[in-house]
Amino acid sequence: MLIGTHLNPDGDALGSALAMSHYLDQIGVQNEVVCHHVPPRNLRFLPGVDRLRQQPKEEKHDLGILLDLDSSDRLGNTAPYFAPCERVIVIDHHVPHEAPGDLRVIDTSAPATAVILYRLLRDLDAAITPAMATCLLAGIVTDTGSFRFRNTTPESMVISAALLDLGGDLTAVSEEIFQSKSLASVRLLGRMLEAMRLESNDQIAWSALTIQDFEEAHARDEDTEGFVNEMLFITSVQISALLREPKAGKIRCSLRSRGEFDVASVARAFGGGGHVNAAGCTFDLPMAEAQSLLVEKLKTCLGSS
Ligand SMILES: [Mn+2]
Repeated sequence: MLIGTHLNPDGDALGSALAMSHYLDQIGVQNEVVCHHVPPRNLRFLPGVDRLRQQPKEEKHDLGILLDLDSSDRLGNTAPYFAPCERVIVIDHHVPHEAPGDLRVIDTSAPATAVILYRLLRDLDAAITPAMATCLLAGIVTDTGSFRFRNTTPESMVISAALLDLGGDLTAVSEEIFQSKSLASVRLLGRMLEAMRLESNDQIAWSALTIQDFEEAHARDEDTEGFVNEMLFITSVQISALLREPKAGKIRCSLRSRGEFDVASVARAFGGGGHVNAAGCTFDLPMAEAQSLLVEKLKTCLGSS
């Protein structure tokens, strides 16, 4: 069985994929986990993270399982490995952007894929080990921002309590994911805040990080994790956006919003996707052009919500 998840994997993507892999091991099903990117530094503590590869060892798997994935292009270079699978199961909580897979277990009201996976494991009477519990907790803690985001549900807290009971290591999850920044990351954050611009009576905050910024801070794209939220923490700000060009040619954009402001619609306008309050897209344009197109759409979004 081949397990996959999205590129630029976060705690929910890797936590869910690894928990699934641990479960399959437990029931004696041979499996592999693939992802386009290597795990970011702050997720290398996840139990079983060493099993993650950029390409599978086996040439063909009968069954594929994709976790936390809303469109097949987010599989990156791992997409072809799922093509020979006879069936592909998708377990996800994103608003469907595309609908890959043959059997789709989707709940857009679940704050994390790990919540959906926990329900399935519970219904299967699976023995959730401390390693699996830590992986699932990492998913829930990441996607709820440590239970601070609006998507946090009573169920996600009840499940988290059960996972703690099962030996999940919440301290490791919190410290590794949120309190283990590299020096390069903090330096780059300074640059982002310095370059921040405000629009529409300070209700929109956005910033851009250029290749030069990344080079001078000796930073990589994974060092920008959580940056876009920093701008949303300003009291007047309803929508925040961060454009970044860690390598020449491709500009990535992260969007965040409060309340009803739907940044997923902004992301979709540029071929991306996500959730109402957290979304992303990419631009194949020079930075200046990407900036003006994006800011115009953000203003429309602010005005129409
Ligand atoms: Mn997720």
